[in-house]
Amino acid sequence: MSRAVRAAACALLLALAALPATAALRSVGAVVDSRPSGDGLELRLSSGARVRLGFATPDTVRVRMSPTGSFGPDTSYAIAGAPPSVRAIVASKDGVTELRSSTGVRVLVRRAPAFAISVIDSGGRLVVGDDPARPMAFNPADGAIETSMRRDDYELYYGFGEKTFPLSRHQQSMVMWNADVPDYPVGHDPSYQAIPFFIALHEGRSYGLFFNNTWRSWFDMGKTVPRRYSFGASGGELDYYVFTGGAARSPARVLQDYTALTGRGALPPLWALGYHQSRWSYMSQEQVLDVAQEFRKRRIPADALYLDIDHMDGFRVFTWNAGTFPDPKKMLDQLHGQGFRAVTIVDPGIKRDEGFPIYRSGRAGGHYVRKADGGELHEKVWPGVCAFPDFTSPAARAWFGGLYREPLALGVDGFWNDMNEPGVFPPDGFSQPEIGLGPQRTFPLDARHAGDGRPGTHAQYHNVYGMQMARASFEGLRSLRPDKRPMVLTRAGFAGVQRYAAVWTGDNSPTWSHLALTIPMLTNLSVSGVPFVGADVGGFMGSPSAELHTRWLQAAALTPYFRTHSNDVSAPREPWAFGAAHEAINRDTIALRYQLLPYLYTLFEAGERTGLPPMRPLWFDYPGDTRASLVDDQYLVGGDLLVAPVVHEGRTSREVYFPKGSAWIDWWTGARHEGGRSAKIAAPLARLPLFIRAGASVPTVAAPVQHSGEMKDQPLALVVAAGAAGSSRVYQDAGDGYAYRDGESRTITATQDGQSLRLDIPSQRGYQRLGAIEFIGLAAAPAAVRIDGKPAHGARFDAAARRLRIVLADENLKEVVLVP
Ligand code: MIG
Repeated sequence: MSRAVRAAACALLLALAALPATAALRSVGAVVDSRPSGDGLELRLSSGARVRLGFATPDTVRVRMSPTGSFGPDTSYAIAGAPPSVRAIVASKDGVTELRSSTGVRVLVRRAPAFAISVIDSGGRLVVGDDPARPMAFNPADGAIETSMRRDDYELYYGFGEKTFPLSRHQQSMVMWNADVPDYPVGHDPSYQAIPFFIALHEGRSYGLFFNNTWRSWFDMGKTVPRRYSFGASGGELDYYVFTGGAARSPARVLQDYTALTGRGALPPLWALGYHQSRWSYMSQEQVLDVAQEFRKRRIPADALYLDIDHMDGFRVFTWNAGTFPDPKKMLDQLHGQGFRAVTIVDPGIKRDEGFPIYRSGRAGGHYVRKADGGELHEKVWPGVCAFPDFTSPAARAWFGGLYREPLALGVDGFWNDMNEPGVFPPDGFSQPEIGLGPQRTFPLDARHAGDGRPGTHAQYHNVYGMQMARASFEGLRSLRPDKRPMVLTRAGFAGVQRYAAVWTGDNSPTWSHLALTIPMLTNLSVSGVPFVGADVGGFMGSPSAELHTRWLQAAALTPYFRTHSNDVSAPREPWAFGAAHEAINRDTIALRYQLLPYLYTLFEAGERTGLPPMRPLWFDYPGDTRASLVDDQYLVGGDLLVAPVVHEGRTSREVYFPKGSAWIDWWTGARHEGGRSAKIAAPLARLPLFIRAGASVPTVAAPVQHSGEMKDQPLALVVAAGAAGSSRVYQDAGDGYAYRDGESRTITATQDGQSLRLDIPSQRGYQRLGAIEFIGLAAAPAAVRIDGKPAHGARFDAAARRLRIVLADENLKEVVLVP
């Protein structure tokens, strides 16, 4: 077969595979009988299928349908622990069966002509209902399953993991199938991370839906039929959760409930929240050290440098190129001496090389993915022909996790899992650039996986391969180095990946449209339960203009994961690479990140407990504000900062929408903006439009630092946005390790009423002390300032910024009063 014919044939097969096989679908049919099962109800249907209905929690409904009528073991990669369930009260009358939870959430079951359910919230409102015109169905020939719900024209949908789509995904269709998609065009689907979860928003009320199925799945959110949405998969059970959001019906409550089920991102080490500089690749240890030195010499803060694939010996994982990295230990020691951390890339492909001990040990342990015929699966990636650990095998995970021992001993600080969709190179005769985006390249669908005791094919486990690799890395690091928090970055993932790793959005492009895309991509990942997210600053696939890069750095400066990275043919992209004027701006941009690190850290700590992400779309905090629901070029950092980056070429001002219900103070000028309105805001190249919510108190580092390790020696300055009442907290701990889980931390609370600020500063010492308070957004200088009743000295008012700065002699204070 010629290459072109082969590619065309492949593309056609994939296109066919993507189509829901509607022709052969069979309705599940009417309910024949029902009986109690576990905490809920099991229904036998006329088609032979069975449905189990119940409650995961009193506010969360679970629906399970097995086309064959027999249910598999109730295990799930997505769920942290065993799938939960609570008792339902079941009643039947007039042909309708009802399940009710302790909070009054109800599932109404229509028994005929075909099974259908409606979910009603505790206030009696419809949350979501099946579309009787298209009942739940399956294809007995190939195992495909699907179901459909009615939708209102104005219902919006967010989440779905990593998609290159606009903010709300109504009237879009999407495929869940992790794919290596270098240079992905805006709108291209699928991409690296499949997370079959979304949050719906309609008239200010939310619910969430999680389709817990690892097979290739799809969602059609009203694209084919506007009054309905459908989802399905090519195999497995139709197992889904409806998060009603309790009485609040808020997006925050829905996400809290979803992350209670699938896990919450753990607090990263503080250094992971600093600025990270990467490229494919820094080619030698001298070059790495030069870059490190250059950062310090130019006084541009940074915490981590990355070593891409060229640091290895022939791309063999966990090795070093002896010619270019002759003494990695020395390099790492020198980096550490300058306050830098190093992150190395670790790909899944293990070179099939009899002389490579890691390859041999994986084979001896039986840790590799197998072909359908039982032989070791081989595919080409960077090292040439490789074998691949079966990360769905606990033994393989433990073995692979153990391989981190050596790099840890040398001093490598963090690890970056790439290519784990898994992506593989095309067959002989294709070069990677030639093949571009398709046909999607991965393992054969009939390859065999252990499935943690439920053996299955690659078709079943493809979507969790990357997440289980990240798990192997995370768990390996946890056990090898129990006193430090792991820093793992992964490209592929699935629901629950947040338990193991940070996520970046792969090989984006150095274009303005890709810069704009980062906001809907990252905010939707955030509301998919993944808090630690970022996009390659500047765009990976080439070289941005100076202006684009400078704007991109600003736009990314307050995103959770802040890394500049670029491909092997791009021009240098260190912050000084674009000339002195841009360097000065870039320095300030990165300095702003460092200034706000205490706030970001506080948000991450809260996220570990609540599941609420640091980076948020506006609608998430303002679900009742319809204008906020489609704002895709601004984001919130926690509840207190609003960021409105410039994402268009040549602009020096922009419209900013201020969400309704709060007032917002310009970070730079102190000007106040009422919520529910837009305003034109000046944004010269050197300025990132940034606003603080009136009533909020945001902790900052009072003086510039060069890396996060210097923070502890600098006092905090609390920035208090005047003009409204409010209360905020500041979380502090050692910045790494787990002592904080045994209470070694301190939380300052600040409560203000617009005129006075009350502080509750726990007396433990050893944390960054509070050294200054800055009131921002004051119309005029106060006549006097009193601290605990006494006149304060050292208060200075900057009229241009409407900022009053009060330097504190010590932390022993309870109240600051502004006397008008
Ligand atoms: O086939 O390791 O997305 O960040 O620099 C390309 C080389 C492999 C893809 C990653 C990118 C990384 C690159 N990798």
